[in-house]
Amino acid sequence: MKPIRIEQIELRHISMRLVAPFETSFGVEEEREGLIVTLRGDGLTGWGEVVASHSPGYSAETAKTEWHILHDFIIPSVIGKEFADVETLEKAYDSVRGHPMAKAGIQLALYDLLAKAQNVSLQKMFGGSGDRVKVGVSVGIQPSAEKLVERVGLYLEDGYRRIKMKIKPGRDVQDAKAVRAAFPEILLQVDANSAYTLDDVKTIKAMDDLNLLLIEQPLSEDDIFDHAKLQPQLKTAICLDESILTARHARWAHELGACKIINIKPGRVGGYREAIRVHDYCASVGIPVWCGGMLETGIGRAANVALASLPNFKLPGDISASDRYWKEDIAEPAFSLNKDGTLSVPTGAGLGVNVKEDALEKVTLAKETYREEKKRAMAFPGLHKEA
Ligand code: OSB
Ligand code: MG
Repeated sequence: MKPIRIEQIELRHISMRLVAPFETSFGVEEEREGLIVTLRGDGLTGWGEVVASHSPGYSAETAKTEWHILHDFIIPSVIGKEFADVETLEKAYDSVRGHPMAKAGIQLALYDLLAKAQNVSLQKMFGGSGDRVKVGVSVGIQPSAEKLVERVGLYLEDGYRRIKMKIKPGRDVQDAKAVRAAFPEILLQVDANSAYTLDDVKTIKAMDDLNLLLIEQPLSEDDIFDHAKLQPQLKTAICLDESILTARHARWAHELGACKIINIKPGRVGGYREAIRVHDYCASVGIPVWCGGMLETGIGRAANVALASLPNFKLPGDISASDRYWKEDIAEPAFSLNKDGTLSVPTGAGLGVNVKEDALEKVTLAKETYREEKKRAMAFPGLHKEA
């Protein structure tokens, strides 16, 4: 295709109230902060989402750190340049270490722009197929085990076919046993978000007989080595989330025997392109994957649904219906759960959802627009007068 010149970039810091607080081992989220990236060129607009939140509890990134990295480093290397593919974009910010969430956000906006220019869906761009993807729901830590069982029951009534429950020290074995006792047959998994160490093997083993699909990221967010010591002591599959940032890490984890399943989050691995590389590597060695979630808006959700339609996404993803997160989303139509526990893959060009600019405006805390001329003014403040 003919390359598209990035004429304008818009960055927004947003904050959206979740329908209910979401508690994990690293904290509680009530307001979902994040960034929305807009790329404009050739009369088209591409949208992307940066999934970093208000605090560095999941990874080192926050909405503010990613704003800084985009504003000072990534956007200056992208504005005014021409792109016909996302690999060229990856090269443009190659000198920026880390910050996968910032890179993923701008990369998604380019995917959307390129797909719209070619009038194809993101599913097609990613190489996926099929009209639906299997999904589950991620349930935060509740005030008590009884409340948790009640909450899980409501999600099952909604039609979710797979439940993931968050655990932390003191709220693990008893909670998981209570849910398993109440619902002996359901697909159930737990997510520790790095809350344990090898000293907690006894606690972790106490969940090994609950017929769990997997135990997600029990040990440190930067660890692969100790997980390789833990996995052989369990019947249950370990699934890595936080510690897989690249396809290379997936290879390390596989070769060390640190996990049997991998959760792919495009934000965590620096974008949908690397997510596909992780997917392809895992497929080549027989590791099933599933699509994780970061409480995305309709923008990131649309792309995640498309990604999850690739063939090695064998387990249900953390891609729930829009009303699990928001009273009013910033994109339409909302995603709703099909009777068979799936979400439908958008078929329109690009993301296949419409951004509701009035709704977006309402949740915007700050906004900055970048054009090529402005880039030079920013790079040498004092040398150039603002127009
Ligand atoms: O570890 O999977 C996680 C949300 C924020 C940060 C980390 C995680 C999560 C989830 C929510 O589990 C998944 C979703 O988007 O529904
Ligand atoms: Mg997780």
